[in-house]
Amino acid sequence: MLHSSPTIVSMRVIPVAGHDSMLLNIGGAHGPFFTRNIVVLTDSAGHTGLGEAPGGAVIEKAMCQAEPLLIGQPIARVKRLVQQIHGHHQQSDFATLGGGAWTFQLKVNAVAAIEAALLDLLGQHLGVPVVDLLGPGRQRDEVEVLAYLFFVGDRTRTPLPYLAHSPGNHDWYRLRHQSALTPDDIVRHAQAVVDRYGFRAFKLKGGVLPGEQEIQAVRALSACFPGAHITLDPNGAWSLCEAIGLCRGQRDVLAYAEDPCGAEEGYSGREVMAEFRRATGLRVATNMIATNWREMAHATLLGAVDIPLADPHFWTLDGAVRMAQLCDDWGLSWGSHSNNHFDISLSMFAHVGAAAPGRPTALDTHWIWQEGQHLTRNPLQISQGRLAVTDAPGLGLEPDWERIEAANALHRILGDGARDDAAAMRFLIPGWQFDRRKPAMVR
Ligand code: GKR
Ligand code: MG
Repeated sequence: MLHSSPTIVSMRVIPVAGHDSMLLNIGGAHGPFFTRNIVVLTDSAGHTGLGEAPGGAVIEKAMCQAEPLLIGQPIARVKRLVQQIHGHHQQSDFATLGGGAWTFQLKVNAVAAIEAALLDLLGQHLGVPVVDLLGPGRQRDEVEVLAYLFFVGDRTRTPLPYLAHSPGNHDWYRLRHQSALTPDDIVRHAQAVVDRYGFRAFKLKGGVLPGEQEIQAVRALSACFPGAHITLDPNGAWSLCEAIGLCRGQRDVLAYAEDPCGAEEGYSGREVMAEFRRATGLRVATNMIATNWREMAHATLLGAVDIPLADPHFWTLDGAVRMAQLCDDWGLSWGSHSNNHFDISLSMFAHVGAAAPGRPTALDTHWIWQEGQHLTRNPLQISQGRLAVTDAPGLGLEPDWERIEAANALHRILGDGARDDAAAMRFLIPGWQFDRRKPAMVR
């Protein structure tokens, strides 16, 4: 009888905010605060389940709309519940994506956070970690993550309330708030995060400076960390011709290229990336041209992608692991994209990564920019560049209510919490407008 499984008795959706650095990307500059939405479910056994998604009113509303579907339902029905909620949003997500939205704007993120909270509850009921409820179950005890480096804008050129320092006695907690625009700055950041977290793989967010300068930065990284696994992600800022010119001959440095180019001259991003791949012989990763199953089918038929960065937040946890299984069977590599996040998402990444079969690439995480701002009492720690996934039931997290309420109070002073990187960028370049084909500082 299903009723032997606890039922859901309450749901809270809590918008939260935390501090961020002035991280540069093709969309502009991160503002002083990042926002997320968290879901807290409680069940009739008295357990609490947690999930996290990007911020903003669209995702908050999608979460709240799911409440009547969830209350009173047995947690063992997690798959059916997730499918029902997902089904409500799929069509509007396709339309939103088709209109040029970023994946962090899609309602599927709300579905994934609810799924995480349900799996957290089910795991606690059954006495197993979430990793054991996903795909083939546990594949590894530790998940490799990468050092996600960014060029950083000069916050002192803005009146915005960026922090100048965060608590902690490692140099990284000072450096992460300082401007970083040269290869030397990027190497300094890399050295600090390697010392603090032990990373062995790096990703540099590009789409900021002229492409040649970004290639110089990854070459400088490689010179400092010979043999390290390094990638550069300009979010499709370069034309095919530029991308080939910049990346050809960089196989000694780049383990793969992430979204080096995108749609142009009537050709889709998938067609253009397939041409790039053939012309350079480099492996290609993406979180832009294969972001759902239909796009993935076309990308595969064209031979456009080697490493789909199937982030559980926009693929769902089940979908991300299904992608990892497909990659393992088809000779591709699974990886995950990320946005700024708190420690609930860190655990979501870790459990999915631990269930991914084969040899996934080191996962993205923005955690180095946020570490110290946790919402739970026992956030995962990055050590030796890895996250350990224990046998603690569910996601293994205990909410820290004081921290959650404080992050919610911070959110309340920010308005609707939608991400707007153009606003901060305009302090660096007055009148700045987003152009998906131009690095942010090239105007
Ligand atoms: O945090 O600015 C950022 C990133 O550019 C993020 O928004 C991207 O979605 O990390 C992401 C990526 O790999 O494209
Ligand atoms: Mg990317």
